[in-house]
Amino acid sequence: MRTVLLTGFEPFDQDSVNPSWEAACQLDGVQLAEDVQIVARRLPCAFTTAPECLVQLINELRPVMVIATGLAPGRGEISIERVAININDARIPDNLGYQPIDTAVVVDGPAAYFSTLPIKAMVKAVRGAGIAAAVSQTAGTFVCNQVFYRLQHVLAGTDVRSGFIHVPNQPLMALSSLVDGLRVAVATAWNTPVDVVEVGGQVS
Ligand code: PCA
Repeated sequence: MRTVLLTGFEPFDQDSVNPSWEAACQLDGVQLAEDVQIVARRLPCAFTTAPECLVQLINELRPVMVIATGLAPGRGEISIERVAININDARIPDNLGYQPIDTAVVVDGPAAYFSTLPIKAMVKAVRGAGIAAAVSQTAGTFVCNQVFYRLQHVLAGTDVRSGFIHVPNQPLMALSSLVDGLRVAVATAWNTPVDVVEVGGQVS
């Protein structure tokens, strides 16, 4: 059985739940094809331990695709992230009390990595299921961006496609819609080798 690794985050910033994990864990074990299944795992919300944990999961599970998810408080739609940038600039401390300001995710790494997922096809499919979705041009500068960057860095040059999805909090999106939207996004990523050409940009 081949594995598509889907991660969510533990709660942070005084929240008691994180919808990214609440949704991802409901997709654990879902079959995407006869020999492909989703394995969901939770990451800590800390700059030091989250990427370590992710790399350990990749080494242990040898996934054929990796999609990390996290909460973007205040965003109303499922955000398929386009780009991870090589900067940490934390507005709040992480769950271990660490607050890096203007440090590199990977010293001497490239300025940015693009998602290798078919982001436009994913947005189109989620919208087609009646669930709000958009391409996002920034994953922020906190733990999610850092994990996204490390994910792309560790898988660069391999044929394992990977990327990041930010999810809304409740009540902006019901958990059941989020679970359905993520299921469609992951299945579309798996089933779409070449992205579609669709408008997904922003003027500013
Ligand atoms: N969201 C935060 C970190 C963990 C999460 O779920 C972020 O967007 O960086």
